Amino acid sequence: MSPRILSLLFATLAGLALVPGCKPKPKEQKQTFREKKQVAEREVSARNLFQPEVFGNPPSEDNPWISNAVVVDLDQDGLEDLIGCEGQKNTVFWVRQTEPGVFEEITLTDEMLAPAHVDANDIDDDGDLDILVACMGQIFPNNDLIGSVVILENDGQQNYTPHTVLDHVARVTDVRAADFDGDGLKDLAVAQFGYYEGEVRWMKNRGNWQFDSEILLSLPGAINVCIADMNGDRTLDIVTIISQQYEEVYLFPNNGNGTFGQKVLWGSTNQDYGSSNIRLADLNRDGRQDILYTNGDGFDYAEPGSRPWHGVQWLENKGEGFFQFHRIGDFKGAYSPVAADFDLDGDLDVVAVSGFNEWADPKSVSVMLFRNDGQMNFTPEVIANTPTHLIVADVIHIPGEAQPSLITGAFLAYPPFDHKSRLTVWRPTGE
Ligand SMILES: [Ca+2]
Ligand SMILES: [Ca+2]
Ligand SMILES: [Ca+2]
Ligand SMILES: [Ca+2]
Repeated sequence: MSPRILSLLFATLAGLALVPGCKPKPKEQKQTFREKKQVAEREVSARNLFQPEVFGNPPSEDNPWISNAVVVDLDQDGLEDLIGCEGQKNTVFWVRQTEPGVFEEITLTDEMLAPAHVDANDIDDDGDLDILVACMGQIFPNNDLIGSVVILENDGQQNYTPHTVLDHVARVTDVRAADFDGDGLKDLAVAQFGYYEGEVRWMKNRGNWQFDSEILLSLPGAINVCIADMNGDRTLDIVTIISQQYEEVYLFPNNGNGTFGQKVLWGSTNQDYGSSNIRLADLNRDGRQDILYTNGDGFDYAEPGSRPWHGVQWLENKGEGFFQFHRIGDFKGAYSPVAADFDLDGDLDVVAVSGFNEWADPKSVSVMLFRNDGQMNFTPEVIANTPTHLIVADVIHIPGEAQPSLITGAFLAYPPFDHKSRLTVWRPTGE
């Protein structure tokens, strides 16, 4: 057997081996006809939770590459907005909630080189939200030093001046900000996927848009950098997901003085695991931030597509830097996990979207709800099969609506292109 076949075999076994580690889900083992019917009925009810509508500008003739979108009240007027980026048109856009449930899209810049991620933060501490843009230089695999980090400085009226604070580095996939060393200036955490070579770094803010870099990890495949106090010592730590030669979740615990430790929290022996995103949320509401985690990346294949082990999981924060893996459920092509109480029963449910699925099959799922029974057991329920190719999701609150709405974004790099969208808002139906 060739090493490739062997590694695939191990990969498959490793993927299967994950399932027994989860909480028992007897219904999945052997379903009776009645149970299947109940699942089908639940799918119908989940579908009825949301009504999809075009959000922001309508899709144009070409295929949108929405690479990221995040809900934030950018102009701080009390109404949540959305900022996002388009990897092919090089834009960063703002979809402003002008009045409750009414939205207007504004292009903030079209000069970012293959933006992959945006985030809002008041970097210069003048009271308005600036925008951090992670630029890959090129979305598709490339080992050249074409990545950059740009901060769009807000003048207070949502007019922006770009500052390139990092340039000529391995492709940048995420940048977030926090004061890591306690000097009152917001520093940066940066994920650089690169290709054969990549990095995770933090950048110390020297003031006047000048930053010094410190490399935390030299490995390709970093996708996200998330920031929170993960181990309870009241300093802000960095969590990252690596998906290239290795498939690992790293914690960089902050010592508080500008130095960081390093710990692998979880890793898959499956080199083809396909880690796609992490997002922090206190999923079990015990006061500690947990790590929501999808694996569903299909960008790397000659024939982009899904794998049977794709799905959604969470790393439960047990305190003091210890985490426990729990599988939430299978979901082919899974991306962008988001936690919210979608059914208003008091616990946090999880929604994820699918970027890579068997889109020629009309039964393939593009939006899935994993409903929490209150005991951290999750039941998958189909929200939608179309539109397809969704890699972006977030939750937006519209005044007057108790149930949160969902926002999704489509990245249409591969056919079929028969169920296109750009941005979609999934409004609650009240059912
Ligand atoms: Ca607003
Ligand atoms: Ca500012
Ligand atoms: Ca600082
Ligand atoms: Ca928790």
